[in-house]
Amino acid sequence: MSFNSISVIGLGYIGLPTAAMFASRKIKVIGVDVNEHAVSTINQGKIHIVEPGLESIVQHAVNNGYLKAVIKAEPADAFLVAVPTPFKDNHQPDLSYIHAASKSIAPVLKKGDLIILESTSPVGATEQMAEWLAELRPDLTFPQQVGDTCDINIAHCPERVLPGQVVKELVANDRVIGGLTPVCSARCVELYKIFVEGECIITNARTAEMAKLTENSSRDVSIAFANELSLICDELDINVWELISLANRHPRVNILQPGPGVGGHCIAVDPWFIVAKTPEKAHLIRTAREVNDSKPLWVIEKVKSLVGEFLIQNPTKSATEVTTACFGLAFKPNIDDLRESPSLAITESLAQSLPGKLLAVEPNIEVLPASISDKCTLVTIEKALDQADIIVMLVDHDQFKDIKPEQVKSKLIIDTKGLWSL
Ligand code: SAJ
Repeated sequence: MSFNSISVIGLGYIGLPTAAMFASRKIKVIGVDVNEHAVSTINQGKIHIVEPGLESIVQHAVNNGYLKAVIKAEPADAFLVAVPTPFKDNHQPDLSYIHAASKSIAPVLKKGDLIILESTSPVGATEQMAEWLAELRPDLTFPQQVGDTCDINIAHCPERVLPGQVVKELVANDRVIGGLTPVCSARCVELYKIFVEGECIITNARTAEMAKLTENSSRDVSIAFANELSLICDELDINVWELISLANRHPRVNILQPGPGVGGHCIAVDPWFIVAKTPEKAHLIRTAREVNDSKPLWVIEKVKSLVGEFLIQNPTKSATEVTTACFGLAFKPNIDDLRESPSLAITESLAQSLPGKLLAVEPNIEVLPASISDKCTLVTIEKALDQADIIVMLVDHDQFKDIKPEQVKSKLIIDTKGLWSL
């Protein structure tokens, strides 16, 4: 076998499951992470992230000696870089983690090694990484210098797995592989074929980078269309959920669902990488981002106007006596992940601005995040239904789908997910 050891740099939501998959195929895997807590947790056979089915694979791999985690990079035959690529304040991509990963692996590289950039990246990032590595190791040759005869092969292969289904999708999904040369691509296919059952399709690095950004931008634009429709329908007094279900009966129409905004660490980020590279051309992609980013503000204004409506209906009450309940804080249904969540952002803003009591219902967490814990109380569905004057439905968790329209008949409602609207 041409890969006796594989190193994964960055042991987060993508790196750790990927490392565990290789280790489960009885290959020595060295996971590298700067987070000491993550390293010690993994070395105990446990995991520091939430992902169904992952812990038992990690535990097995660690116990059998195929997976270990370290702080400092060690020599290996292949290196997979799976570090974060956030954006800076001005929506420009921040490649500092890729730069740091390059610096960490450069000293241990040897002739014949393969390096794969898995992080979702702006077009040109793989070439940039290759430049950084070439500067750090002038004694080795790289694809951009000598082509296929290079000492170090480099490719981009973006991850495309859905959080919550990572273990299944890592194996089943097709992979887009963009080598800097044809030999780089062939070596990369050889590596992924160790556990990937989907097809490995070869292209160049720039197209592979753009493919990943395109997938998430396509979803963002589709959601923005649905969100814009929800604003238009609100103004025209049309039920947007009924409208979309009618339009989707057309054989070539498939509109996605509106919501409180777009959250998570991918779809709300990746389109900006296209906009940053081609600001004069990416009008639709930028506008979609702006439409989705502005939806939480629209929801907040709606809640404030409902408070006013409640006080008109109940003239003996004051604003401090109005109780509002936010249903759902996670960034999408049936997960506990609150990062980049529009629902949490809405609840945070309401916690600051509403004079009355604020309740939150989130069946997937036990403690409220610090940003709202002093101004908001985590309660059960029953308690919220009992106490709230205004209900703000933010996430279509399964538990909320059991709430019958009759149970909320007496309340003022903002239903951003259309649970009681059809
Ligand atoms: N959302 C809507 N309406 C919809 C669908 C989604 O408002 O009709 C919202 C969700 O509530 C959530 C956000 O969009 O706030 C994103 O959720 P998601 O389920 O669409 O996607 P993610 O962020 O969990 O994962 C995406 C996936 N990309 C695509 O489906 C094209 C996944 O395959 C990628 O691997 C992942 O991004 C990633 O890592 O890039």
